[in-house]
Amino acid sequence: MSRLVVASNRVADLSVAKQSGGLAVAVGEALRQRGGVWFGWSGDVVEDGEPDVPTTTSLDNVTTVTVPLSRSEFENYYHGFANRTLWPVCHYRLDLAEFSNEFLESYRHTNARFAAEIEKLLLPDDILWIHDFHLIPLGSELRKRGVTQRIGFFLHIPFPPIEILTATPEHEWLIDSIFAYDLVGFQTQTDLNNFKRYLLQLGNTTFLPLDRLICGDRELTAGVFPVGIDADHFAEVAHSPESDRIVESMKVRDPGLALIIGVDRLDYSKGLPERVRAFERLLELHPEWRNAASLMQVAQPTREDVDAYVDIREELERLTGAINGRYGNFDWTPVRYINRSVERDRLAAIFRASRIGLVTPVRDGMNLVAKEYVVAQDPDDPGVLVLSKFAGAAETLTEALIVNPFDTDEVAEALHAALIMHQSERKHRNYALRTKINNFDVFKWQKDFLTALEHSRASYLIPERTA
Ligand code: ADQ
Repeated sequence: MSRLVVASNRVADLSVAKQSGGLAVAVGEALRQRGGVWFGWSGDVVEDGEPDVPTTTSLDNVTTVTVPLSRSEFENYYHGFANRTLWPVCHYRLDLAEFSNEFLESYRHTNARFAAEIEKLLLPDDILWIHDFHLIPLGSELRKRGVTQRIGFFLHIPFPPIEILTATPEHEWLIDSIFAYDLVGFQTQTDLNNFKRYLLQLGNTTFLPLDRLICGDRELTAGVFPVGIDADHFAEVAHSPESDRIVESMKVRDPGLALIIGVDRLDYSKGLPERVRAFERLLELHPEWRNAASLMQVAQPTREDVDAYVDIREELERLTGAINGRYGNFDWTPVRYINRSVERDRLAAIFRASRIGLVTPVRDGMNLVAKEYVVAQDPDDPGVLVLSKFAGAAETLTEALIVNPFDTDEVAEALHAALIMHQSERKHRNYALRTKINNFDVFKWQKDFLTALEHSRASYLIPERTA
């Protein structure tokens, strides 16, 4: 079995990976099985010109190597091209995207710097797995340095339609760089179709069966690998004695209250204002839920240096205040807004105690919260998942109540339907969803991707050698 080298924006602390969630556990497991290296940003920022030496830590047969970003890389690569350009473009939000040559140059340059660091760590038989939008051109930078090992890339966020992508300056360069990989993985069929439609329109790709794509002298296999969760572990945590205690204390505090739970990073892609409006509409259309149902929205702040994130926070606070002012009373708070991260054990218990998991992003690569909510339920008396059709998860989780998050009335009616749903239907839906989530957990995702990578044709030909 080849040694594995992983590169991602951040590196999980493998000694406490269970607390960081399933992805870190699954990548950590692959690294431990094969031995290898995990490379990424340390989270530190040093002033320009200061030394940016890597920090290396080893645990058993796994080494983590992290590097700081310089101040200008932090502003132009990370908060610039990654967070202000690619993130909005990939979430279909051209209105929020900012374009600048400085961002793009820093993105190229930082990926080239990472490639130089990673090259030093490689052994001849390694395979490499690169993650997400921060590092799209890392593969081509490695190829430029003569790296011939198999390299796979997985995009965690959506791949946008051609009409949006072509509005991004230098999109040809960006997509061309994907052909440096032997395997590219997407979350959904929609993303893969968007990628292929882009290539088709540009006209320089040959399409072979099994999604093998040839562009110039390079061959790439593309595939769909929907990311999963560590389902067994999350279900176990949701039913631990500590969770039992939390669930009981919630019932005692608010007897008979139907809780609707939303848990997200505070991001404009997650559809939070639309969600609060839909809950308000529920109270308008079905007044019987006044005093009887509450929306608890846990929204962990992220990327607070970016203006669009300040705006979304203000909008959410304004909406929450307005609805609580309009409907709330001494005994009942319609919307409880918690602006922080919550420990995973507590989160699992809150999911279990909630009648509805309300997951309504306006665009999302997959959305793991939807899967966590389902497996946290009591199979004999489960709650209902209300899921946006624009979350990648909706492609497989078809037994959820699937909604259009922009249609306030539709979401409000779905909430009402979920609140009155008979136990037998809830059980039936939960069983079907749980089975899918268990069968396609994060370990299967990791194994499927790495198996496909090992079987990809690795026909990348270094241009100088073929000339
Ligand atoms: P994210 O956009 O971060 O991930 P998501 O898939 O929902 O979104 O994963 C978030 C994780 O963080 C979940 O495990 C969730 O429980 C946890 N989390 C969120 N808010 C929290 C809070 N307030 N407190 C504690 N924990 C919280 C990106 C893509 C997604 C894709 C994943 C994985 O945007 O579409 O599903 O990567 O590929």
